[in-house]
Amino acid sequence: MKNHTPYSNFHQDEPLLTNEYTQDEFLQDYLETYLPNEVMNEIRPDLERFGKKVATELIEYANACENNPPKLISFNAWGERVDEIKVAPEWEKLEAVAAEEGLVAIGYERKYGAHSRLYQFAKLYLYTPSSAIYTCPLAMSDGAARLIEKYGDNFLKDGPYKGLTSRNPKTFLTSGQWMTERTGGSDVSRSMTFAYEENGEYILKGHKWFTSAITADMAFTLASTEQPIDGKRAPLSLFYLPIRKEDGSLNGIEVEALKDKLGTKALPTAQLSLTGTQARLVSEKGKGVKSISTLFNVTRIYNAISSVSYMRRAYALSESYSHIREAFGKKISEHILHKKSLRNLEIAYQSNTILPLYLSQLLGREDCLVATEKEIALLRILTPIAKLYTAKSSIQSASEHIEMFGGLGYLEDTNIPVMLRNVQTLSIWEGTTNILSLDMLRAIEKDNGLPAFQDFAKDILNNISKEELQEAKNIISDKVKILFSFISKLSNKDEWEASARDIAFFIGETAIALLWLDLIQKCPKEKYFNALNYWIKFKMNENTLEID
Ligand code: MFK
Repeated sequence: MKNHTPYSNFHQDEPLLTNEYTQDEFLQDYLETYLPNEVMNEIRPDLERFGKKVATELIEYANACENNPPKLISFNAWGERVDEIKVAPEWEKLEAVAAEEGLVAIGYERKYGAHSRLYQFAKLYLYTPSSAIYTCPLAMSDGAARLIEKYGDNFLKDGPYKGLTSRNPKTFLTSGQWMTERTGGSDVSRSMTFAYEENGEYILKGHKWFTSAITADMAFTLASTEQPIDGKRAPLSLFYLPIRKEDGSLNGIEVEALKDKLGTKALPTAQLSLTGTQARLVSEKGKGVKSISTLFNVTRIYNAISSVSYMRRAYALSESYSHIREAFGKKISEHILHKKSLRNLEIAYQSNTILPLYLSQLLGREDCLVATEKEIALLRILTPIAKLYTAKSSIQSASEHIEMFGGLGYLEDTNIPVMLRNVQTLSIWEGTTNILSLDMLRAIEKDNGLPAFQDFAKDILNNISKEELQEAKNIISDKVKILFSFISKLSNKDEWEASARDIAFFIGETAIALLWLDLIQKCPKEKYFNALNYWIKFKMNENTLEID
């Protein structure tokens, strides 16, 4: 018998998460800093329990959904058109969990007043990367609830609103937000859907090209009540529609196809024909875009929290893996270069996370009617900035994390690549980076965004008293001056537009630095000082402001 070298039976242990709340020191510090003790004492046990659930049971559901994407059954065996969408059973479980956990309801029960939104968004942050993007229907449902609260009539407040904000899986309802048509994803005013008034009701006829979560119970959509005159389209109006009629059949809707997307494969995104859909006018005629902005300004904050939640989750996995994977004679966590790369990714997730958490605090104040005019204006301008900024960071970060696993990160069955595919949508849906940069300009032009940002910066800077923060404070203060000096030189619309993206990123980075200052002033941990210094040194020098 020859003496062969025995083949290796080595297998690599996989990184395991245990509790995504108790393991996330940064999230805990943020909440402990900004929420009153009595609120924290009540919600801490819930977050600890949920942190474990998202790290265990829900991951199983999410993986099952990703591996069993929805299917469209157009006809039944007997030739009848049914347009049924079959989703994985776990997709329904993720919905039930969302209802029971109050992932939308917390924001409307307002048990903790203006603090409720921060609590809710902390839970969404834990849930999203374990949800196969079930957060998308939740985002639209939350936006719909906000819309109804602001503009809804008694019918909408009595029925749909109660379902959207229910904690009971049996009565919980979700909503879609249908805007995109073949003629326009960014420019929705090119819509070709028309609303015909019949006996005081409206019938919609047209087409919707991308409608996420067609398994929802209702949708808000845009249509024109007037035909174009000389090729000029009339402004759009906002409509509510139930997806199904009382007898369970579709409400004048044909599901033409499910979209074959790069990611978010568990989420049923459909292409629809509206063949005579009964609908209810919600906005003033012609004020549809303005009205639906209430909805999409909420989904954009969801987008931002989803972006950072993936950054956190990928970091948690890479970090765990670094302690179990060996290379060149030691754990990869002990290799200085790997350690430094991980530290950069940790700083990136924490820094980006500050933005949507802060926005959720502003949203909570707006909800509870305690926000000042300046805070409302700040929420308005920071929403598109946070959305665009965190989405880009998330994509960059997901790509880096794949490398943290070497070749294994490229294998589908590690469930690492799915993160990159899923986050790639976050810079597109709900408005691309350019569209959101232009929305920031709208917030500047129409909603006093800049004075609000200036005051926000001033307020934070004036409150920084810690000696160790003075150098950082001076640098950040100079950045704010650079921003306003640059803006003062913009002399025409083209210059504003061409600079919009640079300004958005510059404000995003500066806002993060300011929020770090505020957090460290109240929670002075050494690792946060280091994170801020890193941010100032490397991130804040990435973008310059220059007129092309
Ligand atoms: C997991 C994460 C969750 C994410 C959920 C994902 C769900 C996916 C579903 C979708 O993707 S739905 C499709 C999303 N599509 C978009 O977000 C559209 C992107 N395009 C834009 O945002 C355009 O800028 C816009 C459609 C708004 C341009 O339309 P218009 O009609 O050319 O805008 P215009 O004329 O500037 O504004 C009309 C009014 O709305 C103005 O008010 P007034 O009538 O009082 O003058 C604007 O000030 C107002 N407005 C526009 N955007 C606003 C806004 N008001 C407040 N906030 C905004 N963001």
